[in-house]
Amino acid sequence: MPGSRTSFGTAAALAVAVLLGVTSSPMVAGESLRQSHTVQIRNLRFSPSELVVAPGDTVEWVNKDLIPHTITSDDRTWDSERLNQNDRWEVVVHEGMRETYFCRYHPSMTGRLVIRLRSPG
Ligand SMILES: [Cu+2]
Repeated sequence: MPGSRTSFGTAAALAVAVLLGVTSSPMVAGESLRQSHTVQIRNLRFSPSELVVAPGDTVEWVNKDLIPHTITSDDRTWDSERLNQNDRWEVVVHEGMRETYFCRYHPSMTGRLVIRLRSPG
């Protein structure tokens, strides 16, 4: 998986920097493992409707429709409430959270976060 290679490369580069005594914040490497994702809501669809994420990642939804929508997990544990046109809402992914979600106003609109652990490299 390309992501794993990149993560390993970053970790390796950091390890080399540390060996060389180069001042570098380990937080930078840690932060780089946390990815940001955007899901657009357009024409009554979530795009992408299925998104692979890892715990610690941020997922942001933006409503590009004229009509309001919600992003609501199937078990209602996370819910954006009403999002009007161009409103944004984000959630930080955590292990064990419900992956499947829908829009309360249009229950045929569904999406899924596929949560996978990402190797630190
Ligand atoms: Cu909707």
